[in-house]
Amino acid sequence: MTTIEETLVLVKPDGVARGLTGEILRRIEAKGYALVDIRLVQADRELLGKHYEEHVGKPFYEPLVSFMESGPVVAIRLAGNRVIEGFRSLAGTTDPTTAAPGTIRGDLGRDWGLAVQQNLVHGSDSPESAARELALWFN
Ligand code: IDP
Repeated sequence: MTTIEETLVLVKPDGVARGLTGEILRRIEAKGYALVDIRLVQADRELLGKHYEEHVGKPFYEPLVSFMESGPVVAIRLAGNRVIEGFRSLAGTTDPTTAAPGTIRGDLGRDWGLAVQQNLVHGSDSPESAARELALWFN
C-alpha cells in the first residue's frame, strides 16, 4: 500500500536538554524516513495553545505547556510511506514507564515524578493533525 505522507515530529525540551536529539534522529534515519525540514524553535504559549488545543482543560494541560516552553524543541518535517503511523510506532506509547523496550520512549524515557509525562518526542496522530501541526510549526 502506498500512502506517502508527512508528519510533524518534535524532540521535546527534555530530549534536547538531555542531548538525545542525535540519537532520536539516528533512529528516524535508520528507519528510512526522509527529513524534509528541521528547525530549532523556542515555542511560546500562543503556539503551544494551538498545538495542544485538544487538551485544554485537562489536569496536565498547564504543566504540559510550561514544560514545552521550558526550553527549545527540535521540529522536524518527516516524509515517507505511512510515516504518521510509523513514527508513532517508533516513539512508543505515551507513558515512558510502560512504553515498549525498543521504542524511543521505552528505551530512553522514564517517569521523573512530575505532573507531566516528559516523554521526549511528539508525533502527529492523523493526517488531519499532521497538516494542522505542520502549518503551525513550519508556516
Ligand atoms: P501522545 O503524545 O502520546 O500523542 P497525548 O495524549 O496527545 O499523547 O498527550 C500529549 C502529551 O501530554 C503527552 O505526550 C504527555 O507529554 C502529556 N500527557 C498526556 N497524558 C498525560 C497524563 O495523564 N499525565 C501527564 N502528562 C500527560
